[in-house]
Amino acid sequence: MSIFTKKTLIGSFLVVASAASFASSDLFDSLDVDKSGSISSSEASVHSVLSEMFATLDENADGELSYDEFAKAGLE
Ligand SMILES: [Ca+2]
Ligand SMILES: [Ca+2]
Repeated sequence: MSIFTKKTLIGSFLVVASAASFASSDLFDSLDVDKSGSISSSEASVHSVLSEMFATLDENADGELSYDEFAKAGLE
């Protein structure tokens, strides 16, 4: 019984964690139109705030925002 309860709790945590990570990558996925795994400046141009922050966020200056660089913007 206690093992069942423990498993149920762990299961609930996993559901919450995956729901949260899905929510935070939702905007990234929708902006990454070509699904290259990064956001180019033209992909960012549809989002006014991201577009303004683009140069600042692009820390390695490769002209693309990786998910890590994008995440620093704190956009939802
Ligand atoms: Ca892309
Ligand atoms: Ca970059």
